Amino acid sequence: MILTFRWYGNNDLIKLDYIRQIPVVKGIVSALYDVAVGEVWPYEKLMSLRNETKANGLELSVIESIPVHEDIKLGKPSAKILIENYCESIRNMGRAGIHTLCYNFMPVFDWTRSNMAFQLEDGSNALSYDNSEILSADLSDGTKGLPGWSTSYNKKELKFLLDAYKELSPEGLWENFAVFIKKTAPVAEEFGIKMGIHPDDPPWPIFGLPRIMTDEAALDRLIGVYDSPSNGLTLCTGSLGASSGNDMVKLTEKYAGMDRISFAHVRNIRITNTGQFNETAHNTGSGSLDILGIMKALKKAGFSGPLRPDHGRMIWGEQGKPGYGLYDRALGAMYLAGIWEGLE
Ligand code: CS2
Ligand code: MN
Repeated sequence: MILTFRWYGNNDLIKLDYIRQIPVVKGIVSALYDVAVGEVWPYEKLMSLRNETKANGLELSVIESIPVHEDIKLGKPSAKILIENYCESIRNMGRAGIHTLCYNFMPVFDWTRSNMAFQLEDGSNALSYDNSEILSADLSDGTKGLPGWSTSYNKKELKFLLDAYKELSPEGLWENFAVFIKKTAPVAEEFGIKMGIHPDDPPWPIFGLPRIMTDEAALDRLIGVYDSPSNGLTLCTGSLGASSGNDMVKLTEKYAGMDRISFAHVRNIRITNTGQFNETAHNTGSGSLDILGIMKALKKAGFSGPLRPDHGRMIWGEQGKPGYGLYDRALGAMYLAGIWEGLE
């Protein structure tokens, strides 16, 4: 296992020289943030990102994410050229010596939360989600009514997308996914890259949009579409684990045993009701998930890929990007590395 840490590039408040001071962290998870969605990611830029992390003693282990253009998910005529561009970005990753790619296939919205600073009992705060609040979110002015939402759509754009997906249905989305992965995964194989799809977060439909990467049946189907270690999963425990029907230890055992976990996001959440949860500190005792059991399952399967702490709380008065402060993620990294060492 390679312990990694997400870094949002030079605009990140948390600098690489701070990250390198977390003793267990060896790798960086990052992306190019200045390439328009759908364009090819240039080799030179990937190489210079890698050189920058290396200059700070850290390997660029994972690209998270190359965004998948909505036209690919919708199966528009332009999907063909957009998928070709995506393949070229994968080739450039391989040429630049980067071997893991995390991406997602969620329509319109990536991870979604209703509160970016939910108060926890100990005085810290974390992200939380409540279905009833999300369902009553005001989308009449596009995505402005959503907390923490960075990709913005105005009223007209959002309505167009919501309608288009309504027509598509989950089956249509699966078909478009199959077209995408059957083209990209062989290229990833050729260039020594493992792709790992990030599960939908939360793992159920929101705003009437289809969401397909939500449970064991979906993960089996994912593997069935194109069976290769290059077509795997980003095991995000806090995403899949938000649905109490997903037994995270069992799922980890199963897919790690099949060598289909390309990358792992390990974090805890507390389920407070159906469709309602808040994020917590990483340790088992703080939330609903058996983090120790999950780490044991990875260890037992001989997992050797990159793994990172995921969203952290805001503690010790830290201000910054919700979920992506330094302190609690660093605690998470140490906790996960400690478990791993104990299992040696
Ligand atoms: C991440 C996702 O911050 C997060 O929750 O896990 O945004 C993730 O980067 C994307 O879904 C991967 O494509
Ligand atoms: Mn995640």
